Amino acid sequence: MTQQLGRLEDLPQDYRDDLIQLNLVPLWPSLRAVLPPGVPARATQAIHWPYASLKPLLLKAGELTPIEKAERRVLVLANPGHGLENMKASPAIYLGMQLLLPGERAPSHRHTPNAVRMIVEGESAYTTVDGEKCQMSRGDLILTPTGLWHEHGHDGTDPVVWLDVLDLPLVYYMEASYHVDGPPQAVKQGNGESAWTRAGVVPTRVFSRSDKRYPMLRYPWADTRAALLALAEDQPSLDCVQVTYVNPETGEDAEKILGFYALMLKPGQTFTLPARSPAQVFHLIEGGIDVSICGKTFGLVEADTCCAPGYEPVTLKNRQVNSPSFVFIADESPLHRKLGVYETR
Ligand code: 1HN
Repeated sequence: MTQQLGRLEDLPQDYRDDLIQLNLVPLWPSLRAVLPPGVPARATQAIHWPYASLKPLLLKAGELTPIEKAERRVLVLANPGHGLENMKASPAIYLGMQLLLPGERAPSHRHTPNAVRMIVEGESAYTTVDGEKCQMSRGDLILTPTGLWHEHGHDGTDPVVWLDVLDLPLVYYMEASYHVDGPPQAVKQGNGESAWTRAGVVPTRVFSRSDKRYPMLRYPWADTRAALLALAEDQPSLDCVQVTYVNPETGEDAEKILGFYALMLKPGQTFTLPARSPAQVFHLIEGGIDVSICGKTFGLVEADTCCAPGYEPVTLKNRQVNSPSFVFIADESPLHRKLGVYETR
């Protein structure tokens, strides 16, 4: 049984005033709030952002605000549990839907937070990261790790939308978030993606070691999807048909703070992810699924996004009985693991 502790109001006012004068605070009235018994307090709420509702508002932003006045034209998917103005989906995850219209350019800059982009719809846009021109197609994952120059452009005819996932809330909290503007990048020959075309064989580094901390920047959806289908076919008894986006040179998570995964739900499959300490985000690439979190059930259609606080199980159900559904997941696992607070319950 956890002992009830003394309250602030139990202390004489003159004593409390003396403490404030000296920038001192008694711990015991707040101890249970910062260290609750058994399970952490979580501000993160289970929230669903249906794409069909936000898309008209994003397109409207395209009419209301020219790209020069926005730099990045984004509607942030904010969790009301953290206060909308704080622009967090979870303690460490920022989510935003970004719109780039034909002919627009988003100028080159670099910053300390790590970003990835999950392409939602549209063709012929590209992002140039560290001189590598990455074409954007639905379901592709493109990394923009800390410190790398990046800019976006669009040579096509229809709007392009992508989901930005950043560790901005954490980096900002650390008072380490800033950006630097730069000139347009020179596009370099070659790209990391074509150096990693088959699992199990990697470029030989005996003669020239890669000096890149992030050798692969674009993970094409066609390859990730094929990997999931092959895994499901090869191991029919496997419940969790999931792949992790990794740095192919080190085998570690693709970025250092947030983790990224693609999960396939087999036709009609229901699968429960156990309660684990990191918060997570689900974005439906293909299919139709129900996601149950904290007693709520969200019916996700393609391009919908939802989030779950840590320490809660999440049940995913494929509503399609004849075809698989494909989900992109982002979570705070690398951060929790590195800090030593990662738990599965
Ligand atoms: C950023 O650099 C981009 O480059 C998108 O497209 C969203 C949110 C916060 C901070 C930097 C981009 C961002 C961002």
